[in-house]
Amino acid sequence: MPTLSRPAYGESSKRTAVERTIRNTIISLVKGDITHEQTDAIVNAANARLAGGGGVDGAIHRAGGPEIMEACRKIGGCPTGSAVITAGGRLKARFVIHAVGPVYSDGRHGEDRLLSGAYAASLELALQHDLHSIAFPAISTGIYGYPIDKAARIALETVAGFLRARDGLTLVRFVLFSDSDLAVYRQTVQQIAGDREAQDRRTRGPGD
Ligand code: AR6
Repeated sequence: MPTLSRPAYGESSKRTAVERTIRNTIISLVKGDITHEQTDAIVNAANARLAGGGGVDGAIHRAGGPEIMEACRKIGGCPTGSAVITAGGRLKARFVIHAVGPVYSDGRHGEDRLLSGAYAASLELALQHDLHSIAFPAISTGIYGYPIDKAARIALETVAGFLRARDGLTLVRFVLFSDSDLAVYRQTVQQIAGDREAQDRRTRGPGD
């Protein structure tokens, strides 16, 4: 008889809907507090000085304890559109990847490229440290003012593009803080899947 094993990535696995898989990687969307995640790394929405702050950054430093800030001070800073990694202190996740997204002004100041860069750099760091699972918040969509629908598309497309090209990750989880943000992400996953199908049909041409 099959036995039920404990979910591999902690409590939130119960809330996990597998939205899609890309090659060998599951992409899941959940609502919750990212500080509770048991993925190998959680991603922080940090600022370029790595100085701590409000939002998810404040929550991560509170839950993880002073070790994380000490490590951030040693690193000193991180350019917008990139990421750095520290140990996870008291968090269940062993690592925190501090990603710096852009402040949104009008969409004409390279915001998309910088936001995409923050996601890609985080994934790159996870692979460099041989990590297999990672949880992201919706970077830049709080204090930094990025419209959630635009940010969701960039987050999901960047991650999908990365996973099509690179092996090593088994789980990428997006942890959304509200029902409405979760709904936007779900809808965006559907839209991206629809866009790809339409593109495939065009590539195959009529009658294929
Ligand atoms: N778990 C998951 N998501 C969360 C949590 C949490 N515990 N808390 C907030 N969010 P924000 P930003 C969501 O403002 O826009 C800081 O001061 C939140 O609802 O944390 O990138 C930094 O030091 C939103 O959807 O980050 C920077 O100065 C998302 O996380 C600046 O804020 C990101 O919101 C970064 O601003």
